[in-house]
Amino acid sequence: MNSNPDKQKIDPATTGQAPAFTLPALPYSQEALEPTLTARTMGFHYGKHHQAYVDNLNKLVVGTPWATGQTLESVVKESAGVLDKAAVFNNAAQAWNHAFFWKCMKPGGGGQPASPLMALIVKSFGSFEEFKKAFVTAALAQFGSGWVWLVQDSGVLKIVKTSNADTPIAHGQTALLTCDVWEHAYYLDYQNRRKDFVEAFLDHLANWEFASAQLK
Ligand code: MN3
Repeated sequence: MNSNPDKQKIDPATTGQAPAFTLPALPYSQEALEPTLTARTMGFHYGKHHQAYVDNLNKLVVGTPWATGQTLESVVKESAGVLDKAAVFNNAAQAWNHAFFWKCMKPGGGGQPASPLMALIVKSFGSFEEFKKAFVTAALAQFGSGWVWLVQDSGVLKIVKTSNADTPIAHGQTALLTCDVWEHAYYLDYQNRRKDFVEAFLDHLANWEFASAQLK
């Protein structure tokens, strides 16, 4: 037993102590996005990758002020750019990004948003088709792992790409919609065809009601 009070390096997975963060339920079944994303992809992506970020974060926050009563968003913001907290940031940001990403998709998604989001997209990009082109171009321009986002930044809509775990919420931007362009998001279904995956995301999965609800 742990009789030394200074010995606080406890693995929450083995102590029965409630973990600080839990894997949120998917907003649909793992099969629900087929055929655009298969249950096999969702099983690995949600069940293995997202779960691992949550598990790693829970181990990393033991004994820190982030261990109790903190939102994931506050851990992301407080650890961003802190040199010796890179692992906390990476796992917290990936946990947040994935929870957000699942909500950006729905069975039978795609199409176009309603206004006011539609009007803002037309104002910012010229047309919805131009927005789609710019979103796909940004996704392809992301070298290696990362994310492409539609964000609201000081009232203006922008498309931004982030590397690895980086996230707009660490940069004062409001995330509206994202697509995960890490290879683990699409490789089982699309192999190296990232463009096909991102186009299918926009055409068949994008949840514009969720994106609209994020507008400030
Ligand atoms: Mn991912």
